[in-house]
Amino acid sequence: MSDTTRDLPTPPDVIRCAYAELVVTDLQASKWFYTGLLGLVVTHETEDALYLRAFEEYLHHSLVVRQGPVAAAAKFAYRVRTPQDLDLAEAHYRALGVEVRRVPAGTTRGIGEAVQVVDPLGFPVEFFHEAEHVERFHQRYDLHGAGAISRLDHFNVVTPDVPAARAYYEGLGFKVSEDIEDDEGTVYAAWMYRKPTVHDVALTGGDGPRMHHIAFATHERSQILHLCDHLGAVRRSDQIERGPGRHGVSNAFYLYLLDPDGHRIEIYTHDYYTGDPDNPVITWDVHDNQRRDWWGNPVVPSWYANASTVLDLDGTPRPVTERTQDRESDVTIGADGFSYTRKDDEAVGFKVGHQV
Ligand code: DHY
Repeated sequence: MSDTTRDLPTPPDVIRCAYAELVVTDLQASKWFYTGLLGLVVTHETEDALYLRAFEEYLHHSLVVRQGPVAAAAKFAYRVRTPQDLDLAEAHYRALGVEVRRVPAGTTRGIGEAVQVVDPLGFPVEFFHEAEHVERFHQRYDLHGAGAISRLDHFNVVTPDVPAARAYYEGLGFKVSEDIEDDEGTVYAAWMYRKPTVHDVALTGGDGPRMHHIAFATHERSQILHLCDHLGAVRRSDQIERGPGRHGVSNAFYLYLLDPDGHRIEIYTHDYYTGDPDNPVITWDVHDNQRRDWWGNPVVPSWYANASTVLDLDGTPRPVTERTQDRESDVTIGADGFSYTRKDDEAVGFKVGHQV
């Protein structure tokens, strides 16, 4: 990774994570998942792509799902405050020494001029300001199913060196809300934001670059529970990977689903406001058994192990670098790992049946 901590040209003013693009191998199967189950609104459909938006979104899309040969994440797009921020983005990334492309309006349907980069962590990232406006369906209750998705909430990316990734995102003006560490100073994960919530991007320590998940927000917990009931009713409970539950980190209510290609999609609600300049950072001990699930329920091994391939700007899968630091799954579960519910309590720190 290039040195992201030295003085760099002023970064663009990022407003929020805005949309993602996923490559899937069976568009019709994905159409059922993203529209039939999640109820995302179809803004536009072509033979090989779906442009989808959540009910509160008035920009053209929150998600592009595109047919392709290999399941992968093709783009993580952030909206910037003004058209001039594109110039700042271009100068910032040129100084970082990574690949930068300035692409004209319409390169992605519905999106204005954009700056596309392979960021220093190896992810395909886009910055845009202009986008086509479409009808905001926030009050089209006649269309909202019982599991209505309101908006895109965040991206979660897997990267080998979390402190280095954190420094890069701090250089882009992001702040940390929460992180997971141990007493020796190893950092296992960090949550970072621009919009005033817990995160726009989370950094998960592991072999990367890979996409851990993207997350959509609902207004209510009942909508998350309904998605579980819906999947049970159509005998697709195997697409529920983890949860529903309450996160320790972020305090949000959560559910992790797997789309037909195994892309992990989180459904998320009720985190908290982080917009004041002195918002306190919360650091969790990696051995605290309530950090990832407030009720102490186990994190399934697949959640730690699996993640989606990411592509470069030409659509080629990016090579993956191994994490060399300790892995959270190793230090918390199994023969060498431990976790506690009450620190210094002699009792077993996890629920019977937890350990693999
Ligand atoms: C956590 C994971 C997320 C998120 C917020 C908090 C921590 C965890 O429970 O694993 O994906 O959005």
